Amino acid sequence: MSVIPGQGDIPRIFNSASGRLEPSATGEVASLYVCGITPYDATHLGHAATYLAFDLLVRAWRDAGITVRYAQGLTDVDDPLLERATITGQDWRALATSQTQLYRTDMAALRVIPPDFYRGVIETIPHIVAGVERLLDSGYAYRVPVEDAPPGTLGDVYADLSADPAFASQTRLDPFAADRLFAERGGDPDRPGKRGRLDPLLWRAERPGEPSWDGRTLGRGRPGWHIECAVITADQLDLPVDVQGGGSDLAFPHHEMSTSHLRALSGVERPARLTMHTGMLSFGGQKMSKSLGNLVFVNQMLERGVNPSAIRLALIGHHYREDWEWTGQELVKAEARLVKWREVIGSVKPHPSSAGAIAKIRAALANDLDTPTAIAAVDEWVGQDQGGRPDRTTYAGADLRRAIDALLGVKLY
Ligand code: 5CA
Ligand code: ZN
Repeated sequence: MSVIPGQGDIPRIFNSASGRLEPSATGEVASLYVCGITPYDATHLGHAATYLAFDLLVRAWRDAGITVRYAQGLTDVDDPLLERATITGQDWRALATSQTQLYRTDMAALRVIPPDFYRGVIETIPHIVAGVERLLDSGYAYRVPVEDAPPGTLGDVYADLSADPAFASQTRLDPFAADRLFAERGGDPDRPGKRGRLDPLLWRAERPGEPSWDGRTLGRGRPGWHIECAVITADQLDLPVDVQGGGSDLAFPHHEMSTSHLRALSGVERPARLTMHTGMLSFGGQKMSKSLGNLVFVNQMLERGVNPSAIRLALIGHHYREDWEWTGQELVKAEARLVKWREVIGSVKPHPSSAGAIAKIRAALANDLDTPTAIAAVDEWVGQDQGGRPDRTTYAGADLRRAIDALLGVKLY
């Protein structure tokens, strides 16, 4: 039930696998899996922009009367997290716990509706082990010996992508681009003993100094990256999910690999109906990234007293698919806009009905979450201020205020 009169349409979303706008839901229930953070540093504006995009989808679904099932993962053990903890001399668990908490606080401050199911890798390990065991049995996975390992060690486990003819159907990259991206984004194309250069790690056998868990027939070790999202998705949601999402830097190899694993585990040919990818926010000329360190942290902005609604408005001032550069000017503009909106929408001066503006916001969001157009619709209504005398009977702003709150997540008071 919407808190504003009427109902929105089910959004059409750009499916990055097909390159077309497609309905984001087909029934009364819609499901969404979004990759979560690797908690080794605080939430930066790039993360925030990505999670805000999916939040807008969730809000639009709700406004269309759809029941939402939203699952998100949390990479609470992985190489970058362990490396960071080693460098800073912290316990990796303490680092993960503190940064996960900070992420949740930051998201709450930005009024991002939390996922229904939030699952970490560590708590999912028993299911991941069972999944990898099945994949070994079915011939989709194979063992690769570990150099210098003590006799009797079982080795690492890799996926044999040649067993999946549908692999790479979401991105259709040429082999050179695929190889380059795989190497850049956590892959190991040159690992001796692999059948294919792109074959990804499913289970990493225990190494000295690294955390490890009981892997039953796999031996002690820890999961590879892509299998975690496949297993969490299958655990929490019915397949196919409507939307699989994350930043565009995850399209390859991460989403292709986890989709392949999910296909092998479930037998569902297309485990995600749509893939939705957000653009990359950059800062100082490069993608804002934990590994480069060119970050603007949400919690630091909040500590400085920046209004979270202004951060939100600044980030959704760009369409979610756009790659753009944060300069700080967006925040200045958003703060000014917020003041103006508050002043006019909260006033009791004579004003045209806001029904037209609300319809425009809904139409814009239904069209691939077009927030710049939605914001322009509010600006337009605000600009129609007729400057008359206060009159309590013509308080047209109340519905618009609720629409901005429910659909854009921006609070005016
Ligand atoms: N834990 C994995 C996914 S399983 C991971 O990529 N974690 S992350 O912390 O590196 O990123 C979390 C999300 O933020 C991902 O969807 C990623 O694509 C997105 N993201 C990271 N940097 C940016 C950026 N500069 N702009 C927009 N989104 C970003
Ligand atoms: Zn993921």
